[in-house]
Amino acid sequence: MANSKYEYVKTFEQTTTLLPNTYIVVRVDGRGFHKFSTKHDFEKPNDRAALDLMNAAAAAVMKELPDISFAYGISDEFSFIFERSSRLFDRRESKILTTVVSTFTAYYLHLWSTFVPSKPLTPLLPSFDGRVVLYPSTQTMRDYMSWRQVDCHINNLYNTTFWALVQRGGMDVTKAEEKLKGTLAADKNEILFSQFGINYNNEPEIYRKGSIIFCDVSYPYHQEVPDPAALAVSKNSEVEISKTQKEKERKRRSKAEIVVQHTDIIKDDFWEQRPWLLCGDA
Ligand code: DGT
Ligand code: MG
Ligand code: MG
Ligand code: MG
Ligand code: MG
Repeated sequence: MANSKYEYVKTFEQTTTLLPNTYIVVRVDGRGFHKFSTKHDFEKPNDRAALDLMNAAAAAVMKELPDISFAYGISDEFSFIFERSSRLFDRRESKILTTVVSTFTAYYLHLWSTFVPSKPLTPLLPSFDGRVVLYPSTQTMRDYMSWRQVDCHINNLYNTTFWALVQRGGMDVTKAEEKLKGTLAADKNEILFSQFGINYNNEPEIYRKGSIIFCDVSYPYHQEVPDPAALAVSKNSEVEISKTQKEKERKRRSKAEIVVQHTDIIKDDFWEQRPWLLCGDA
């Protein structure tokens, strides 16, 4: 097609390309969910159906974008972590960010009535914002995950204690806030136990640890032997092998089960047992 005289306007477009060989994190967060959760009568401090819906929307995003290795969700937010080697959309930032945010939002809306059948969505519809952060090393990537999980713990311990004081202790919200001002974790644990007989460690793990979602491939793909047939036909064997391996890996992952767990991701155990999730600093 011939260029029109208007074509030059394309030269005004700007693209940001994300640095190669870095972990891409896209974090989506519910917009104004304080109001949204009140309007839709979410249970306090945690609404199980709303969290299950977040997890289902995140799993759907991962199915559509297999370059995402894992995701971690708490409250109204989800972090999606891409493989460092991902070439998705030529690593164009806006394309990656907008696709994740809109796909997540679409599934959240689509799945709402399945997970929250008793509460129709009101005109205050849910929407999500998003940001992209790059992490250059596996250590900074792990620290990011730890940061989110520590946040989950701090917020949930506070909220659990706060709502116990209000709902079960009959305190008004201002008094409860005052009582908790300056308290340490041990103090909150003590209030829960002595006043309400709640052992915080027995609270459901989904609330205390958040949700991590990943593909449960059963063996480390890094050790896969390349297909000799691919070797024979290749002009540039190194490139061809890695392409074949990548394609196989993609197929395996598209068949692998997506699992949701509520477990500690700060200690080494989780990552050591699942070496395919992070790929080292080579
Ligand atoms: P933002 O993100 O700046 O647009 O504003 P918000 O209001 O979304 O603030 P944010 O993201 O810092 O906090 C999340 C809000 O969502 C917080 O007010 C509590 C609410 N929320 C999230 N999950 C639950 C839940 O399971 N139950 C209840 N009752 N509220 C929840
Ligand atoms: Mg926000
Ligand atoms: Mg929010
Ligand atoms: Mg939030
Ligand atoms: Mg298009």
